Amino acid sequence: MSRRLVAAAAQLGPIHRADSRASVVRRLVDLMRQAAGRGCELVVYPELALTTFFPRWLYDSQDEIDTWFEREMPGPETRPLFDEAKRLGIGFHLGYAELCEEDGRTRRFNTSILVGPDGDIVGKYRKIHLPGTAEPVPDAPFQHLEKRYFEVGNLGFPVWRTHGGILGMCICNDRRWPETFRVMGLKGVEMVVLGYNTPDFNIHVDEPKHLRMFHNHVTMQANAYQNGCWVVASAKAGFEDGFGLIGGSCIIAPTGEIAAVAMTEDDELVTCEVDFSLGDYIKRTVFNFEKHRRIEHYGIITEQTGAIASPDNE
Ligand code: CDV
Repeated sequence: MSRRLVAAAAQLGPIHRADSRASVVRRLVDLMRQAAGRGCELVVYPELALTTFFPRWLYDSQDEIDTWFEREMPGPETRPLFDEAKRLGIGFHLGYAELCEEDGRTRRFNTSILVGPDGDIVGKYRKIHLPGTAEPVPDAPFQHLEKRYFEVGNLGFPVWRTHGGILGMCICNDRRWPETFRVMGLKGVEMVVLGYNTPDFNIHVDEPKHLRMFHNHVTMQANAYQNGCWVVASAKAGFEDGFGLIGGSCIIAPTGEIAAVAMTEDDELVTCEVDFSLGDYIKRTVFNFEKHRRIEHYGIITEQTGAIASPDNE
């Protein structure tokens, strides 16, 4: 099987509160057709790709919150995307808010799926590093209430042999954490696909604006290199009902270099021919885990969550 694949990060411009699922799915289908025209075999859509970034608001009722969630995948509104993928023979990654009945109760996750070129779901991931707060931040221009609306994902960081390589998923804030990538790196991951909604303003601290994009790229570039894997990252961008989201969708090579990057803050396809084997030399040499990792010194990483300042020499 070929170790090459043309991948696309399908960036989405703003989705406003009033936009219907049907209108968003039409945009996704349009991007998928463009991808087919460029010979793409895998299209990566953003986090929560079917709706506006709803955790920026506090809602009065659970019924209102639940209007942002999908109860089935595919459902009647998302079916056209799956049908088009099958017709074109293209796989895709899609982020959405998932409402399910599990362990005898209703549960809500920030979820992504990987769909094969036959239109069947290959794998599912549920976001683990939920950012923001459970309670509203007083006087903030908008909220980030992921900790209120979602549970922490319970599926770990699996990888799948699909599309001719070993693929894994994470979602938005997960990309900033080395642990996310190292867990998948230890499973031999060759490509991590992810979506993100990153506000262009930090509600918690006064921070220069340019750092939003710098931190977006630098974390993914470092994690790609340190694990010898590709990263295909797709943003929601532009002003949603007046609230800015950074774009910067990109495809990052295992060398840590940005191979392709978005030029706009709108719907845009960012494509690149990916050679899954490119990371092999990194995995064989500088990041040869078997040879160089010193796990006898890493225990604290899984034993302790927060930092505790140690006395000297400890
Ligand atoms: N949707 C996100 O996870 N956003 C975070 C913001 C809040 C920092 C991110 O990592 O981009």
